[in-house]
Parts: sequence; structure tokens; C-alpha cells
Amino acid sequence: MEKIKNYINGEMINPISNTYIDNYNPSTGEVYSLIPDSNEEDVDLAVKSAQAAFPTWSKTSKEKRSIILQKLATLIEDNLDRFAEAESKDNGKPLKLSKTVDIPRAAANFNFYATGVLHYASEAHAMEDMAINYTLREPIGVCGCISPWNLPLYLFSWKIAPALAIGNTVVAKPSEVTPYTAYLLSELCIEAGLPKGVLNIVHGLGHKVGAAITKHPDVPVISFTGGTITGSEIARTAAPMFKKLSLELGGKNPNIIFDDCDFDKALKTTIHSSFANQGQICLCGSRIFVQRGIYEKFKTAFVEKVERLKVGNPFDEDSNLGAVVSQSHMEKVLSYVTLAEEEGGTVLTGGNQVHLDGDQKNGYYIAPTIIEGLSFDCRTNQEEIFGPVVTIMPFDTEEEVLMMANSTKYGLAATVWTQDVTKAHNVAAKLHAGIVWVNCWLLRDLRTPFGGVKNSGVGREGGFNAFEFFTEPKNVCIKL
Ligand code: TXE
Repeated sequence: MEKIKNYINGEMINPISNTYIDNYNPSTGEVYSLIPDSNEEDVDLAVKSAQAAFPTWSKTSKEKRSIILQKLATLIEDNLDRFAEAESKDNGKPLKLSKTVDIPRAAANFNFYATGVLHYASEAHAMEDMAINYTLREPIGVCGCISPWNLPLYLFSWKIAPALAIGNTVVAKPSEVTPYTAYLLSELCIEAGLPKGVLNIVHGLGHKVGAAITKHPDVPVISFTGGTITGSEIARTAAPMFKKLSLELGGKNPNIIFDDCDFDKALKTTIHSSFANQGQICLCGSRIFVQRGIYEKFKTAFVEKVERLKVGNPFDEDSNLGAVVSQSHMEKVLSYVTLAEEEGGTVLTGGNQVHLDGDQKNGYYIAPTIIEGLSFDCRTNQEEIFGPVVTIMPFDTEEEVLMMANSTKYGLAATVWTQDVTKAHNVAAKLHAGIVWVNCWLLRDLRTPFGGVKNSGVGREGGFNAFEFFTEPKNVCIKL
């Protein structure tokens, strides 16, 4: 059985404990590799390596850092097929999604920040009485980057690329559920000539390795993406240590469809925003609000198209949905279908585990599920399910749908479908969200601020926001 290795101080090494955890292929339910069951000692070794590398790396010219990270991006692109197959095997998502979204976006993340650092400048302020202020933006030191299982390399690279490009060193922990592409990336880092200790990847469990990174006294910055509960646990540890903290957490995103929408576009995109990646994207629109004038027409058409989606082997070209990421996650998602029925909902389609045959017979598959008849404030409509399950509700007025959309403790993303541009601006302005898409979904410009409000997180990633997070500003005022 293949043993994944940690990447510490430029080398691929075993965990100090020499103990391992099973790594499952969710599409077959089989163990296919082993993950280091690392602990505090491995984290401490990684932090020491990152600390030792920081003085040189932070003083390396941005041009040199840029060249190395662009080389890494090119190596990812050159290894697209191998990485995409690894990602789908580890996560369960359709291969075509790994090939067209996850892996290309990981390369794009490195390219974006490797080139962005060449253009990132800070400000100066001239004063009347012959004094000048200039602001230095300095790298901070060892950054802890902790990422989730839904978009493994995509979100892993989204954190480490800006941290490294701006001159920090990193101790990173991918999810123990999907460690494999981060492991493959380690090998490319060596090939790209990333100096030893600049990036260190420690595999293992969240409450052991993630917690050890979070509480390590020599890791002043923590960037986390994952569940809201875990985010609050990390905040509890980091806050009294005055660490800089970026938290990208859960969502329960409204998808608001007015009766003056472009019906066909709204329908086509809603299928995607509901079930892409098996609904395991924090930006998915899991609460669908349809204005009464088109509710029945939209509902009927939506159900009819969703019933034609194929749940299958992620490696089959015609599979629209693959497996959800784990047995426990499948059980969690299905438990919400049971809850929805207890809360008075009606399952219009799906709501069941899908049993495939052959090698996939023990995989974790769920039918795309649409539920109607629930109140906007029931648990099913307030809690993040994070699977291929959406609810659909009618509404009459703008005020009513805004009240329902804003009623959850989350505020990450929202989608609005209308051809009335004034209404689009008004509704977008009133939604509790960090990202609002109008007549589109998941259209992403990497320069834009990315993140949410309320329990969806703290801070923003994306564009120069990431460089602001991964640097400390210092104002120098000189009397001339
Ligand atoms: O996230 P966790 P999981 C939501 C989704 C999902 C729930 C839990 O609802 O069902 O979160 O998913 C590490 N200290 N999202 O279990 O536990 C862990 O090892 C430090 C939304 O994946 O938050 C992993 O590397 N680290 C999210 C990372 O945190 C800890 C995407 C995320 O794990 C830790 C994924 C601890 N105490 C899930 N405990 C999004 N916003 O995209 C765990 N970890």
C-alpha cells in the first residue's frame, strides 16, 4: 500500500511516529493509500524548517520568487492528467471537473500570485510641513495554511501561493480526507527548485496536526478554509495569541429567481450551482427561491432536468455527479433528507443513496435531491448540508425574499436572476453576502475580494487582499 510522505525541509519524509491513517477512494469505498498520522513533533520540525528558510526567502527578489512559482504552475499544467486523475480518485468528483476546474485553477492560482507580486506596491503620503510617509509591506514569517477536502489542490494553492509569493514561508496541512494532490505537489516543488523549508506540508488529522499548527508560538499567521465549527475552534486558540487570522467557512447560499429572469439561463445555471462537485462547494446555491409567477413552471422543468443527471463512476465521461467525499459525509447529507421530511418537506426527486455495481458498489453516491414545502426558517433551510441537496420555495415580493435569504447565520454568496438592472442592484446591496452573482454563478475574477460575512468567515482572500493579509504594513514618517 502506497505511503504518502510529509514534505519537510525540502525532503519527502515519513512521520516521526511512523504511524499511518487509511486513505479511501470514495468512488469505490476502498483504502488505496496511507496518510502520515503526523503529530506535534512533525509540526515542530516543519516550523523550524520554515523559520530557517524565512530570512533568505523573504529577501529573495520578487522576480526570483516569481520565476520559481511560475515554474511550479507550469509543472502542474504539464502534469494535468496525472493530477486530475489523482484528484478524482481522492475526492470522488468527476474527472472532467478535476481536468477543467480543480487542477487548471491550482496552476492559475500560482501564476496569478507569482505575477501579481511583481505589480504589488504600497503607498506614500506627503505632508505639508516637509515630511513624507511611506508604507512598507513586509512578509510576516511562518504562515500556517489549513485547507479542506472539497476542492483539495484548488483551495490548498489559493492559500500557499500568495503567502509564498510575497515572501513568507509556509507550514501547510491539506485535509486528511484528500491529501494526495498536495503530496504530488511536493514532488513538483522539488523539481521547480523551491528552496528547502520554504514550503512544508504536514499530513494528518485536524485535531492533531491542524491544532498543533494553530497553537504553535512561531506561527503568527493562520489561514483556514473549512467548517464553521472548526473555524471557531481555531479562532479560540489563535485569538489570545494575537495571531493574524483568515477564516473561509461555510455557507447556506440563496439562489433568487425573479419571474422576469432569462428562464432558460436561470434553469441551466441553477442545475450547475445546485449540484456541481456533488454540491460540495461553499458557494453552491442550496436554497432556491422562485417568484410565484414562474414557480410551478420552473419547479417542473428543474425536477425534469435533474432526474436526467447521471450519478456514476467519476471516471466515466458521462457521469454528471461522482461520489461524495466520505462514508461519514454521505451519512450526514442523507440525515438532512430525513430531517427535511420530519420538518414537513416533500422530496420531489432523489433523497436516496445510489447503489452502483462493479468496482463502485461500495462507493458513496447520493442522488441529486430537490425538496419543497419547507419553511424558510426550519433547520434544513438554516444549516449547511454541503451535499447534492437543495430546497425550493416560492416568494412574492422583493422584501419577503430578502428577509428569507438573509435569515441564516451565514453570509457567503448569493445568486440573483433578473433582467431588471435596478432590481439587481437593489437586491445585491441588501443581501448579507460577500459575493453576489447576477445572471451567472461561479464566474470568478481572481482579483476580486473573496469571502463572507457573519458565520461564513473573517477576512478576504483573492487579489491584493491576500497580499494585505500575508504582510504587515509599517508606516515610516521622515521629516525632510
Ligand atoms: O471541515 P473541517 P470538514 C463545511 C461542510 C462540511 C464541514 C466539515 O459543511 O460538512 O465544513 O467539513 C482541519 N484545528 N465545509 O470536516 O473539519 C481538517 O483536518 C485545526 C465548508 O472537511 O473544518 C482539514 O484540513 N485544523 C468548507 C480542515 O481543517 C483542523 C469546505 C477542514 O476540516 C481542526 C469544507 C482543528 N481543531 C467543509 N479540525 C468551505 N468553506 O469550502 C479539523 N481541522
